[in-house]
Amino acid sequence: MAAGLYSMEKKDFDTTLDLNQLRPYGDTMNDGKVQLSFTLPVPNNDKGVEAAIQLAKKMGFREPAVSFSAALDDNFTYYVVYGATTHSVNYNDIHVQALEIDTMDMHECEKYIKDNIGRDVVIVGASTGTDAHTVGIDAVMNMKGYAGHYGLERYEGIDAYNLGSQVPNEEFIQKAIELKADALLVSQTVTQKDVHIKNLTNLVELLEAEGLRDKVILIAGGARITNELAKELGYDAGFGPGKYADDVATYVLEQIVERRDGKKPEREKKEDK
Ligand code: B12
Repeated sequence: MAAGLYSMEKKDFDTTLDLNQLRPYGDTMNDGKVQLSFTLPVPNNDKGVEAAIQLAKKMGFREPAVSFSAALDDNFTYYVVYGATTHSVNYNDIHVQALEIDTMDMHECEKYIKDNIGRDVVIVGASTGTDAHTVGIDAVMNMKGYAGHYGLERYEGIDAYNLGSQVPNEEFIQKAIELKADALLVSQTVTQKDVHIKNLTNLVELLEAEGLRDKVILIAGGARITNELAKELGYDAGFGPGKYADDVATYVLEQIVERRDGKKPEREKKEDK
């Protein structure tokens, strides 16, 4: 058991959890402790540290301390600030359009295709527009996959076509028509000046103009993509960090069956196995 300064035994710490005023948890309930990192375009010296502290105070931090600073070059410094935020949020007032998927692993997806679809499913993906980031779409599609989740190319019963990056929307659609795609996977990483919104919207407009929008399952993904944003932009679903090939495969396969039959087939519950 810790003693002295770090002893938690004698002090009367707040232990109440109030979801109407949710605050970060650092050492004790409601202490609001947050770690924040950022770069300032100034040299690494005492004046820069003070600038970081003053900025953190303006952001609503109590007692901010610079716990780490490192020069990135002569005129840029990286700071890690530790402090307590004065803000809270009402957790009970938050409503999100979360995508609820009971994810099947690769083998379960393969069995699902055999049992419920009975043909190969065609999935075409790309990082579109000016976006050159390929790691996200590769993580989902390439054979080896990512973080222990095999990519769609490895799935028996899925024909996965990864078109790479900087694919113009028109070319993406042409390929989708040629390959008779069931689902289109669009990866967007760069969000500067909302370029991802413009490009994602343009794809929906082009699909609508071709009379194809309702004929494909249209999915967006990327570091800043949420399901809510994707739906707002006219996509069927959106996947962000922490989502992998098995999540998107489960979604696509269930959608194919649901669109065909008007309902999802009953699935064996995982805990019953
Ligand atoms: C590697 C990288 C690059 C490489 C890309 C190489 C390559 N072949 O991909 C290079 C050097 C080319 C690059 C260039 C640029 N980059 Co860059 N890059 C990164 C970096 C370091 C990593 C991105 C990455 O690979 N993440 C790992 C993957 C696995 O994560 P992910 O994409 O989120 O994917 C996961 C999920 O989102 C999801 N997912 C992703 N896509 C999809 C799609 C579908 C359909 C589904 C279902 C799921 C899904 O699944 C994945 C697994 O969970 C990030 C910073 C960072 N640390 O994140 C910056 C970053 C993305 N880049 C950034 C910027 C600004 C640029 C440039 C504009 C810089 C410049 N001024 O030139 C250029 C843009 C070039 C262009 N035209 O696109 C910014 C973007 C900021 C913003 N929000 O707009 C970042 C965040 C860096 C930063 N902090 O400023 N970049």
